[in-house]
Amino acid sequence: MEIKQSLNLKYFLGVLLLLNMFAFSMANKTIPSSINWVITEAKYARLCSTKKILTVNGLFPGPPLYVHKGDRVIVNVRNQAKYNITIHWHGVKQPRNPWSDGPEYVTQCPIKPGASFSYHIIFSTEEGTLWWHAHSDWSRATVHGPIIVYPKFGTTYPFPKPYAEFPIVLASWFKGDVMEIIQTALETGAEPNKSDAFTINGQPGDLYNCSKQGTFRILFDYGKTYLLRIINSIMNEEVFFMVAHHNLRVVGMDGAYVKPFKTNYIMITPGQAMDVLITANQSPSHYYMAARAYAGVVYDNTTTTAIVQYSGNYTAPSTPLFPNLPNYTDINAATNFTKRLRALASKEHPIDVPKSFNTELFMTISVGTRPCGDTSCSGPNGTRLAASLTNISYEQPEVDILQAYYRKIKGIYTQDFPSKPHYVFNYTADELPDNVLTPTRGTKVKVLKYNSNVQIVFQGTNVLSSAENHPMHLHGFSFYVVGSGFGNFDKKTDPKGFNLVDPPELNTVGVPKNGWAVIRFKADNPGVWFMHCHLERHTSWGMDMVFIVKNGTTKATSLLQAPPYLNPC
Ligand SMILES: *[C@@H]1O[C@H](CO)[C@@H](O)[C@H](O)[C@H]1NC(C)=O
Ligand SMILES: *[C@@H]1O[C@H](CO)[C@@H](O)[C@H](O)[C@H]1NC(C)=O
Ligand SMILES: *[C@@H]1O[C@H](CO)[C@@H](O)[C@H](O)[C@H]1NC(C)=O
Ligand SMILES: *[C@@H]1O[C@H](CO)[C@@H](O)[C@H](O)[C@H]1NC(C)=O
Ligand SMILES: *[C@@H]1O[C@H](CO)[C@@H](O)[C@H](O)[C@H]1NC(C)=O
Ligand SMILES: *[C@@H]1O[C@H](CO)[C@@H](O)[C@H](O)[C@H]1NC(C)=O
Ligand SMILES: *[C@@H]1O[C@H](CO)[C@@H](O)[C@H](O)[C@H]1NC(C)=O
Ligand SMILES: *[C@@H]1O[C@H](CO)[C@@H](O)[C@H](O)[C@H]1NC(C)=O
Ligand SMILES: *[C@@H]1O[C@H](CO)[C@@H](O)[C@H](O)[C@H]1NC(C)=O
Ligand SMILES: *[C@@H]1O[C@H](CO)[C@@H](O)[C@H](O)[C@H]1NC(C)=O
Ligand SMILES: *[C@@H]1O[C@H](CO)[C@@H](O)[C@H](O)[C@H]1NC(C)=O
Ligand SMILES: [Cu+2]
Repeated sequence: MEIKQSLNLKYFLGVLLLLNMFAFSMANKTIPSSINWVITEAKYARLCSTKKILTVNGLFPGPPLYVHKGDRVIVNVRNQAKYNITIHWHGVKQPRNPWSDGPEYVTQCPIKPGASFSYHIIFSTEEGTLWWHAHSDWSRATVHGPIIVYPKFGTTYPFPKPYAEFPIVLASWFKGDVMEIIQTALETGAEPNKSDAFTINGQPGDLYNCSKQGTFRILFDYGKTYLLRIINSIMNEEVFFMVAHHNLRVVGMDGAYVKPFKTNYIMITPGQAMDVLITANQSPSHYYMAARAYAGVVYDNTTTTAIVQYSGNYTAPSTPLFPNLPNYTDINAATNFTKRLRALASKEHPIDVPKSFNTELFMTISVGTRPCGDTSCSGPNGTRLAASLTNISYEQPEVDILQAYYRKIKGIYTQDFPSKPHYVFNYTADELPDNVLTPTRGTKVKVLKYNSNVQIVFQGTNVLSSAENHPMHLHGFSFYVVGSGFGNFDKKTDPKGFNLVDPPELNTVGVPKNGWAVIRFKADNPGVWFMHCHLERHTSWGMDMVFIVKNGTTKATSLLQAPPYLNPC
């Protein structure tokens, strides 16, 4: 409701100023729309039972945020539930404004039950599909929704305008209480419970008990082309997604356009969003769209479905036609897909990949263990699971790092996040010695000079023989994925294969299982920015770190002043 009002407000302003295009675009830029969200618990029935889940405005998935490129929006969040909460605007760069980025104890203290916070969301270069989600404990399981960024008024898509569009939000459903699941796992040191289902727009679909009735459906008119805005907000699994008998045409990813390519499936990691065109050119019938895991180590192996149903008069099959999804462990299928992603890099949508770099981080990614203390834990050999980046397992501080940085509060973090591992080993060997299992704990940040050109080599490891694909997500920036491969990164030969012409511009990159990925970005956004694996259990185990990007030399290249109200810790 509130969203419609804000669009109406913009429309009203537009009509008022229609004769003056300059003023119109100014009005569009400088008068922010304001939306009110309430965090509440609401009852939802899935998989034959009913339970209460945390929501925004009682909705699962949550309300979409519709904006145009370059807009500003204020979202007033009131917390009427019993948990601390924060909201993150995933993929929105928020130039100079980490104050509204959201990760708890990184850029803000949580919004406690009964409290409120106003997020000032500054859109800049993003165009396409992004999403928002809670960023405290595991509350994002149900507190998430799409962000749809339309082209600026007077401009259009770099592809024929679709007839209609549908957000396709993929999520996890747990029969138990998610907050209890992660709390128990952190106490015992063991793997958290797997989810019991995946959902498409809130519905598990026909393959689950008691779920047939609610299955999400899309109506297709023969000959028309539709835009699917596919968002992976699943907690712990990457997935393959397909629509039976139909080709997909990928045109955008993570709020930027890509060179269109045709495929019959996609592989999408938690944190990523894809814009996909689909043309209704098959025999009028009923078809399943389906998603299931691309294997990790421990995963939910169920399949979620929705139905594409052609309009018209025909005899539908008793069950819709089913897609032939790639197998859970099909690395070739995953790699073949991601290797095809290239930035559109057109005159209207140029890219700006750093051709060289002056700051480099070589970051190992591991899941290991740490000692339990006096008692025995339920992790491997009585230890507890611990994850790390460059052997540092992130420890959440008690005051957010942004506030500590801004107010110069001592003792909250240290500035010694290592630029490379202290100990070099064969990261992807089949067998690894026990001395690489246990990381150091700490709240360490890496300070970046304003405007430095940064290269990060993400190196997956086989520590604990638990190699899997890690979707690494950076706040405050998009980055270019200039290369990726299997085994250990070779700094002599691998850079020769880098794509510096049209690398995809993403905010979340899937670092291949027992492999590496290299990203580049310009550190032109002063502030405090979180970077972490988007598999939620890895985040909880410490697969996180923080960048501080220093002020530039002018006011216009410096952090914005703190807003008048900040939630206290
Ligand atoms: C986690 O799974 C175990 C074993 O299936 C079950 O007994 C327990 O109730 C689950 N925990 C929650 C919080 O759902
Ligand atoms: C569905 O319910 C039946 C009967 O209660 C049970 O045997 C079966 O395992 C359930 N299937 C799933 C996928 O939960
Ligand atoms: C999914 O995993 C369960 C064990 O967790 C197993 O019993 C079942 O056969 C698996 N299903 C598929 C389709 O692989
Ligand atoms: C659908 O087609 C059948 C067979 O051609 C015809 O008998 C029926 O009247 C049609 N129904 C509608 C609603 O047009
Ligand atoms: C998937 O695995 C099954 C069983 O291992 C195999 O029969 C099938 O050919 C595989 N499909 C693909 C597409 O690789
Ligand atoms: C991946 O691509 C290779 C080379 O083009 C091809 O041989 C293979 O069949 C593809 N595999 C899948 C699962 O698409
Ligand atoms: C568990 O203990 C065995 C025997 O001491 C050892 O070989 C193995 O590496 C240990 N695994 C872990 C994960 O600590
Ligand atoms: C590292 O381990 C892999 C897997 O066992 C092996 O193929 C490779 O040769 C090893 N590399 C080095 C430099 O020892
Ligand atoms: C990680 O740090 C711990 C504690 O300082 C150390 O014992 C271990 O050897 C380090 N591991 C690696 C791979 O550097
Ligand atoms: C950065 O610039 C802002 C705005 O000029 C200023 O308030 C702040 O003190 C500067 N330094 C830090 C560390 O935030
Ligand atoms: C909620 O946040 C406050 C402020 O940081 C903190 O003191 C409290 O422990 C948090 N509560 C929970 C349940 O995490
Ligand atoms: Cu991970």
